[in-house]
Amino acid sequence: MVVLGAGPAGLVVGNLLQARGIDCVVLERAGRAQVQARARAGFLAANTVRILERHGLDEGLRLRGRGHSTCEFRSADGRFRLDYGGLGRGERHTVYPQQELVSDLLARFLGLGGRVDFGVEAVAVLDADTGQPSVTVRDADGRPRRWHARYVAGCDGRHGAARRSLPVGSVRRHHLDHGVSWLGLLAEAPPSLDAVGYAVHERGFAGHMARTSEVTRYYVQCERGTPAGAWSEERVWEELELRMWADKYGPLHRGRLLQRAVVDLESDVLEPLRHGSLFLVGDAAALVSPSAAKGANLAVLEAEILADALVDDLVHGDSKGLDAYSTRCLAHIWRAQEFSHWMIRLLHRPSSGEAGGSAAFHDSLRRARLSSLRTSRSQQDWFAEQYVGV
Ligand code: RFL
Repeated sequence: MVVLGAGPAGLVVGNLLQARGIDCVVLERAGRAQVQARARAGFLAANTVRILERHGLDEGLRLRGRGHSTCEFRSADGRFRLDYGGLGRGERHTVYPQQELVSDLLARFLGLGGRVDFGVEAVAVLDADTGQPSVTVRDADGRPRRWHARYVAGCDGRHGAARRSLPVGSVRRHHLDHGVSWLGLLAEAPPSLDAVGYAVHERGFAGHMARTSEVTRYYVQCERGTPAGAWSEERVWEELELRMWADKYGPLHRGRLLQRAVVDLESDVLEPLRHGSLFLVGDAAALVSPSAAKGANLAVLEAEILADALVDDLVHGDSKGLDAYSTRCLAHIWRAQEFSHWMIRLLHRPSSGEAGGSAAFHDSLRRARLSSLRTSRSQQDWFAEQYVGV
């Protein structure tokens, strides 16, 4: 079994197979230090925690993760809080930085005797003539090598070799560019509020998400095409403070910006998620915009579904799970896409060129959506269920 990519998806697949005695190797393009330092997600859904628990992969997050269950919406109409932990199914997030989860999964996999080849880039996954899995890699010295395997788990993200290797016409790609960009920031500063903060402002969206007691993630909407370094630190903080109405609701704790990256909000889904012996998992299967923090959670869920199906096939000779893999995962993926899309519409004006109607009309729709969320218990229950669920 070859697994491409040592992100959350690849390492969960690797751990689950290795624990059940199925020999697998993980091939990872980046170096180990880089993999363990990549700060991205932070909000783990209750179901993700249950999956990790079920397989004994939750030690780190039990020790260092923190429960989180409140979000605060701010707009020109005022602010309100939703204690989503007490709504819907009564579930909470666990805040645990993705790089820590990846480090835990990696340590566990290596501890089980698993093998990860770092600095090894897959360049092709299927034999062009036979269509059988035959992974061609380029190692750190640029030397090509080949791996043959019964199955390949393509967990190498959106720009990986699994997607690139699919023969033209073998899968469909459904794509939506939301026309919105965020400047994503990690600040060396404690959280400024004890909730996820979403600010809907005429200058654009701003968001606040705790990561640890010393590091906070902020997002600030920017024009498409803005270089990540275009704004000075001073301008970043001024925009955040303005859009989050810091003068009314309390100051933001400023700190050095440790990381900045522009994220264009895009979504896509590949269909089906299987091509012969190659299975797509996580971001390789679908890209979900980070507006509702679903990507890493879907990656873990799909990884468990695939690993269980592979065990059924390889150990018990039952291939039904593999046959159903794509359909099962797509049902989860489209629900996550739908909610992420709803969040984008709640937090931003549609981009020019999309949807007819004046900006004022869309602004009024957004105000009405926020008002429903503030006042309707059934809307709040729906929100809570979607927000924490995968
Ligand atoms: P990853 O994590 O991208 O890992 C893929 C791995 O594959 C390697 N690779 C290759 N290896 C070998 N050969 C090749 N040809 C290769 N090409 C690539 C890469 O080096 C990498 O190590 O994919 P995976 O495992 O599917 O996991 C997906 C998640 O990382 C992603 O969905 C989330 O980070 C999305 N996301 C969030 N998700 C959440 O659930 N909650 C959040 O709070 C959240 N916040 C975020 C996010 C994503 C963000 N960005 C960067 C878009 C915040 C941000 C800013």
